Order: sequence, then structure tokens, then C-alpha cells
Amino acid sequence: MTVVDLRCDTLTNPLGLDSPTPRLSWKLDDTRMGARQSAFQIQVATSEDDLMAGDNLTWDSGKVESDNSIHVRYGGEPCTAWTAYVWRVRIWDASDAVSPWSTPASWEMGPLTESDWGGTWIGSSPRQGEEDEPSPYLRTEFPLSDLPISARLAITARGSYEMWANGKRVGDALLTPGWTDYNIRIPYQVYDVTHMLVAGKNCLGGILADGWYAGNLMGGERRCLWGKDLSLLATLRMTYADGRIEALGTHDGWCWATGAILSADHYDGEIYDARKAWTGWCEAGFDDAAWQAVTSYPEPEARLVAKPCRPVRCIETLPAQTCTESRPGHWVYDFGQNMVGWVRIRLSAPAGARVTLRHAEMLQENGEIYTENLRGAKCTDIYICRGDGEEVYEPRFTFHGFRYVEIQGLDSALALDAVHGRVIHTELPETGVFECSNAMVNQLQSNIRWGQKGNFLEVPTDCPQRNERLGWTGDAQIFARTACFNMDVSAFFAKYCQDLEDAQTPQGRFPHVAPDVLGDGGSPAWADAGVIVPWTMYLCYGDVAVLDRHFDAMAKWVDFMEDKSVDLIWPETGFGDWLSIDEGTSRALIGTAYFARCSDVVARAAGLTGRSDRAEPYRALSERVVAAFNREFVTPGGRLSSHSQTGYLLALGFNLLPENKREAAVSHLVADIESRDWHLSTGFVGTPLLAPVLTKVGRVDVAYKLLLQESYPSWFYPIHNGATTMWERWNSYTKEDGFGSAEMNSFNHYAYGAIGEWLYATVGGLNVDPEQPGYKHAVISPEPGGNLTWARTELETVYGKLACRWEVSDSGLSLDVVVPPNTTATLRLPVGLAGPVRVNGAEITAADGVSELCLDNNRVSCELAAGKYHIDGVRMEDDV
Ligand code: RAM
Repeated sequence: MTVVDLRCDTLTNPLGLDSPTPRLSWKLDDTRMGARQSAFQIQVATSEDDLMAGDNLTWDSGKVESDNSIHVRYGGEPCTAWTAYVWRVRIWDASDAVSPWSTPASWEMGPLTESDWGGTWIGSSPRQGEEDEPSPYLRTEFPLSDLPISARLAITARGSYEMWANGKRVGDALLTPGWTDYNIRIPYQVYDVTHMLVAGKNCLGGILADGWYAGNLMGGERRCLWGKDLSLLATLRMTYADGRIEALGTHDGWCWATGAILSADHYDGEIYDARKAWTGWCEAGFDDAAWQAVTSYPEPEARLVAKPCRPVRCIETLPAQTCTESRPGHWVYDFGQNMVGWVRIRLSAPAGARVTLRHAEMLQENGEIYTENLRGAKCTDIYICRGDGEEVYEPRFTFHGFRYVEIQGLDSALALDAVHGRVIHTELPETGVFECSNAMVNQLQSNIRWGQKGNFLEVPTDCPQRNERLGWTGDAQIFARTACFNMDVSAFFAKYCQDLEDAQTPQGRFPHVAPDVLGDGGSPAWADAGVIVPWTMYLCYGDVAVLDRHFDAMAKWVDFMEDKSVDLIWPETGFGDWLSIDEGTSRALIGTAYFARCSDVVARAAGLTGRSDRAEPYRALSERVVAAFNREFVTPGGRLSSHSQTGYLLALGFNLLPENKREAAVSHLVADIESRDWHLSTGFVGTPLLAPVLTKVGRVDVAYKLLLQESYPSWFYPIHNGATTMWERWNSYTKEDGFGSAEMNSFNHYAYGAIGEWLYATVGGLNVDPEQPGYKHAVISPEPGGNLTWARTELETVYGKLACRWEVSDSGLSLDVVVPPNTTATLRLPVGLAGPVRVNGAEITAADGVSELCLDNNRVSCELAAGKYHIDGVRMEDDV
């Protein structure tokens, strides 16, 4: 029994936090059946020696009788700026035996207030705010007589920055400091630069680019949304062996010049003239006589805040798979996968050779790249060669959505191994595995995962390629659950929840996009992200604090809806069931359904966060909205005024119908699907609900029919037409008819990937129990169906690995199940009983860690303690 994977605010040994009472989590590594924690003890100190000796502890929780191992709030005096904390934890098991102390973990605070920074904002001289302005390079030198034992560099910028010290990149984070509403908060990062400093002369250098702050947004309509001048703020804080502390902030003694980056924009790309690169510009001794003195810029009104999530990084590198010459001198490289990032090339060419890289998601029939759907985004990088031998280039202040790159400007093609696709996105540890016997479903899962990779870049964007790339709220809320299966998005969405709240109007309206660059006021199924995303975080990660933090904002949105509604019916406004096919669902119906759902969630959140006085009014409101929904949209016979798949899905999925009308609603829904020869007609609002709702109402057979449907519209249809990511439309491209209208045709739009949640939860069987969220108690209830003969599903939960693999053969159903330590699960199987069911070789009643089987509602179920189980002897329902 050991304690592992210590996390602070969901991160591993983070630097630069600004929460004075961060939250601590750990996992148990204990393979014993029924392993669980009965108590814990946490100790925290400001040095490892103190911690090990148990001296000068800043917090000792003592033995706390509790099975809680996640999000335990630090209980010492509030943490102070720049301080490093080390901590360890031990636990007691079910029989009160104590574990060894964990290996120590750490967190470090960053600057907490403006005065902890001690530097000024510096930049080039004022800019025009035009698209083609070169990036400023900034530098300074400073002597160190002594080497510090620890050095931290805190950095932020208005614009994007890349920092260098003594000739080396500081860290490997990209597009820093990241994207927020810079009028409200500007994120910063803190880096450990201890080993980058030298005794004697040192040099610090920074490069600035437009980024989200000053670059194109929304098709270029919104440029310089937050400002046109780029500026940098940094503080180098050094601690010496004798305890002395020295801090060096950016100051007006720095100087600047323009260099090789002639322009850089997220949508348009980067132009880099290698002949203009300054050799050794960020090394001591460089001759900067020609550089100019920096301009100081006023401090922003916005707060400087720690970045609560992992940064954007280059996550993987894909080799080019093929190269074809589409026209003379135009070579098209295929990476085999639609992805987001940029291309790295290695080449030798004469000085001044201008190499153009154009990116595209698709090819035209003649083999040339297809760029119409990028609309106004140029997605073009240009590299001008230095001409002195082998050169390697990749941009850094842009990103593209592409599978193909067209390279021109060279006499001959580059070899395949000289062209690489660099995949960049917010670093999100992979947590989920889903695979099954059906290759098309596996390709779908791969497309969903790649859709998430491509679009989880600082904020969940709708698409990564055309001149849009915004944090669309509707897309995010429908996909959030799926996202939580695939990757650890706890910190990513914690940040987005803040973006949503920052974008809320004083009246309570959440936006269509966050950060809100549209300012058009959100509408149902989009703005509801402000309630549903925090709720999803609570369910998937057991995080109550996220509900607490955003409760007022969540409640305010519901109040806003109440205000806007007439007799509790939302008006006919909003996007409706965006991109639905031949069906019209009233916007009033959609809005009212979400109004009911969100008031219900707010009522629950009130109860969970100790606001019992506020729970009841929202509960009552939710009931009144449900009544209004029924009055307005449902006939006595259970037919909806919007007789559409999405209408029924909302009514059934959000529990809006009285018991006596549900059956009729289910038959209307299924009849509609059948009348379309088992096809969906839903858009963004209805599609994510299809499979989960059909399962919930006992028609998992229909859900499988839709999943496995080959013809348009269906999940498989784009795959047959070559998709390696999710597409915005089921027929964005077809082999028969070519491309859909370029107006709105993204080949990397994750929204319809929301079926992923059903693959994990229903096909795979891993469900959360809302009463014990974060999979503290899981409900493992796989539903074998369609032509699938096996499925393997794993999820690294906050407690450890939860897994279920099932296989159907002539001898029935067998399962391998893993329940993580310190959790329990209910196993529920869609089968009858025939003969003795064996768990781990023993008949189930006798098995270790397993409660007796019971049969209810045609399901066999039993309770499992933590452990590994092999279950067989179960016969499929049909055989019984
Ligand atoms: C589009 C976006 C997004 C969608 C909105 C309504 O421009 O692509 O996916 O949510 O419109």
C-alpha cells in the first residue's frame, strides 16, 4: 500500500500558483481486494529537510478520519508569494494499518500582487497595429557575482512571448501567456531557470508577437481587440545560499530591435527571413549598439493571474507520409492525419530563396490543396533562406489546421524525412482508452480524439483552421463529457469556466464565445455552458469547489432566463438546433428545456455547496418550468408541438415529461428515426442526446443502429469519405459531390464527436454516479449490441484506473473489470442468469469483494469493492 501521483490543484509539482490555499489530491497504489483509505495525514513544510524531520511544518493535518483523497484543501496559513512548499501524505487502510509516507511533492507560489513583480512593462516603440509588422526582440544583460541556489523567472505579456536566457529557450510552452479576456485578467507563467544562469555576465531576451491580444480575430474583423502595442513583464527572482534574495524586473534599460520574424498571425501564418536573424542576440557580449531603448508601457488594469492549467506544447511530431508534385514546383506532403500545429522543414537553399508553406485539410480532385474553406485565413508560412548550409525552420507564433502542406519555392522536393508535422495543443494527459471489435467505430474514436487535440488549444475552439477559431460555448458544453473521458481536462476547463464567468454580462447572460470577442450575448444551449461545464467538472472529477466558485454566476444565468422568459417560456431566439437536417425544433422549446435543466442543476449545486437556502427556490423554479414546458409544447397524448427528434430527445433526456407521456414520446422518437430509414435528423443540440437518451429509454438497439449507420447522415459517413477528424457537417465532402459550401465547412469540428461519451459509458460501461462523483462510486453497465463482439474501455479517474473489457462468445458474456482503490462500483449487466456466474473463478455469492447478485429490471447487478475481477458464466438475455 503506497500513496502515489500527488497533485496540487490537479497539477504535478506546479510552479507559480496564486491560490493561497491550494487543493491536494493523491492516489492509492494498493492491489488488495477492497483496498480503501480510512484516514489520511498531510504534512507540509517549506523545505524538504523540515518535512522529513517533521519540523517547522506549515501544516500538519494530523490523522483525519476520512476516505477523501481528492481536492483536500491546504489548511495552513495562506501561502505567501514566491514560497516553495513540499508535502507528503500517508493513509490508513480499512483495518487501520498505516502506509509509509509518500515521496514528497511540491508546489510553488508565484507573484501574488503587483508589488511581488517589481518590474515595468516594456516593448518596442508604439506600433501601427497593422497585419505585417515585424516582431520585436528585446534583450538585456546583467552580471551575477554569485550563482543562486534557486532562480525563478515569472513572465507575462500583452501579446505572445517567447523567452530566452543565455542562448537557450526558457521552457517549452507555446503561445504564452495564453488566452483570456485581457481586460480582466492576464495570465503569467513561472519557470525554473536555476540551471540557465552563469556566474558573470548573463543575458535575457524576449520575442513578442501579436497573439490573440493584438492579432486577427473573427476573420480579421477584430484586430488589436485588446491593444496594438506589445509589451513584456518579467521578474527574475534569485535565492542565494546565504538566504539573500535578489529580484530583477524588466526595466527601461532593455533594448529592442526587429529581426527575422517579419510578421506573425494565428490565422495568416508567419513570415521569417533567416537573413535577418540576429546570431547570439540573447547571449552575453552581443553587440546591441544598433538596438533602440525600449518604451515603457503603463500597467494594465487587469489582474495578473497564475495560469491554472498546463500550457500549449508540441505534443507529438508526425512524419510526412507521401509527397506528390501537384503542379510544377509545388510539392504536396501528406501527414495522413488532419492535425493542428505547424510544419518543420530541414533544407539547404541559396540565400534569399523564398519557401512558401500553404496548409490545407483536404485535396482537390486534381491533387492540389483545397483552401476555400479556410475563408480569410491565409494559413501560409514563408521562410526566406539564409543560404549558409542546412537550415531548420518551424514557426512559433501561429497555428494551422491541416493534413497537407504544399511547399513551393525550391528547385526540388524536400525528402520526406525533412518535413514533419508538429502537433500542438494544450497539454492534456490522456486518460481514456476505448476500442472494440468494429474497426469503423475505432476510427470514429480516433477522429473524436484528434478533434479534441486540434481544438483544445487554450480554449475549446469550434475549429482550428478557418478565420474563426473561437471558444464557442455550445460546442464546448455538448462535448465536455466526452472530453473528460479522453483526456484530463480538469485544469483546462477550470480555466474555461473562468473565461465564461469573465464574459458574463452584469445581467447574467453568458456568451456565445469565451473569451467574448463577439459581444452578442449568448443564447440557449450555448450560454448554458456556464452552468453545464462546471457541473460536468463536478461529475467527472468530483470537484465541488468549481461549483462553489461559479455558483453565483450559474444562478445569475438562470435568473436571466427567468427574466427573459414570458410565463417561463423562452422566446423564439438563439441558434436553435444548429445544422439540423430537415427538421425544425422550436427555439422556444429548446430554450425552455435548457432553462428547466439549468435551474435543476443550480438547485443541486446549491445543495452541494452548502447553500441550502438557495436550493429550494431553484428546485421549485425548475418544476414550474417543467410544468410550463408541458403546457406549452406537449399534447395530452404525449406529442410535442415540435415533432422532431431533437424535441423528443430534450424532453426525455432532461426528464421533462410526466411518466404517463414518456412511452408515447419514445414511440414518436423511434418512429421518426425509423421513418428516415434509421437516420438522424438532429443538429448540435439533438445529436449528442441521441444515443444516451435512446439507451436510457430502453432502446439501445436503435442507438446501435444509428452508430453503425453507413449512409448519410451518420457518424460513419464522413469516415467512408476519408475523415480523420470530426467534420462540421456529415457531408462536408463526399466522393460523389465533392465539397460542401466553403462558407462554413470545417474538417475539424469536434461537436458531433460528443457520441464519444456514449461509447465510453454505454458500449464500454463506465458511468459516474452523481451521488458520489469523480467515480468514487462507479456504475459499470456495459450494453453489448450491434455487431460488436468485444469492447475495452479504461479511464484513469482521480482515484486510479477504472476499466471494463467485455467479450461475447458462444459461451456467453465474460468481463474483466478493474475498480480503483478507495472506490466501489455497481456492476450491472444486461443479461439473464443461466447457471452459476463465476467471479474470479468462484461462484459469485462466495467471491471476495463482491456482494450477492440481484436481479432487477431485467438487469443482473452486484456491488464490487476495489479490485480486479474476471467474470464469466453469464449468458446473454436472448439465450436465457
Ligand atoms: C459556428 C461555429 C460553431 C457554432 C456556431 C453557432 O460559426 O462553427 O461551431 O457553435 O457557429
